[in-house]
Amino acid sequence: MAEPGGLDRRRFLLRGLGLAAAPLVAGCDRLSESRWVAGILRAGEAVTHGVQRTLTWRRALAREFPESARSAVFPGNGTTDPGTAAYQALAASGFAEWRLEVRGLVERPARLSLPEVRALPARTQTTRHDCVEGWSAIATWTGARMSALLDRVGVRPEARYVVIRCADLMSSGEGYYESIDLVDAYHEQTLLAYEMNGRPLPVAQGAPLRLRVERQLGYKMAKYVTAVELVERFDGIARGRGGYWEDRGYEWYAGI
Ligand SMILES: Nc1nc2c(c(=O)[nH]1)N[C@H]1C(S)=C(S)[C@@H](COP(=O)(O)O)O[C@H]1N2
Ligand SMILES: [Mo]
Repeated sequence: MAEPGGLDRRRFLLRGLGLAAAPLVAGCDRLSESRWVAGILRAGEAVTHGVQRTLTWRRALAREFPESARSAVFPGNGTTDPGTAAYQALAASGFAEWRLEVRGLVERPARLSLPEVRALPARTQTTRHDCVEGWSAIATWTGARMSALLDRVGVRPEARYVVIRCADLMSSGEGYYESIDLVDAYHEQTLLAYEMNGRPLPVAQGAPLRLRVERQLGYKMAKYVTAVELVERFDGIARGRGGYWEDRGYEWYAGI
């Protein structure tokens, strides 16, 4: 019998959940069926609340500190100078010729100079950096908000991740790169930082531009940024796991 709200509707709901209707069809009357449908609807609400709770939690800010808490020494880790002829030439002219390429699944691809990046809506924050190698340090970072950059170029609906490309080559010969999802990309504290402790970013810390994604571990904080690329998946990007260290077994979601 196909009637509105009857078996067809239940089969439809079950299909939506990827379940098979057959084992449940026998011996059900209208009463139990309507209870069952109500149960599905309640489950749907619970999922929605769960997702909302997760998103609220992921929007929470990382702890911020007073400037007096800054570390006297902030170690340089990983690459502390890309050392290539191209990078040295850029650094020698104060990064006048440097450009940030914004490409991939965006409405308006762009190439921004450092002054153009500095003109984007900015934020300053004093936060703690935690490296998996066992050290932490506090510094003040100023940078363009990733959300402002994304709004400027227009994110296409298929885009799911922001891939950050870097100027340095690792010992394997591969370039350092990282990626974050759009929740982290739009997080209030996610910056493309050009200043550390009120001064232009030092070479050891990723001049002229580095990522700060404050609820994640140190290896996510890509230095020497050359490009921001919006993608739907990681297929075809290095070894496909979303980051240089992720390609070598580190967790992709390094959230803390
Ligand atoms: N381009 C690039 N970004 C990088 C790295 C690197 O080797 N190359 N190392 C990562 C690691 S493991 C850490 S802990 C931080 C170190 O940042 P710092 O040098 O400012 O301390 O940068 C991250 N970003
Ligand atoms: Mo690290």
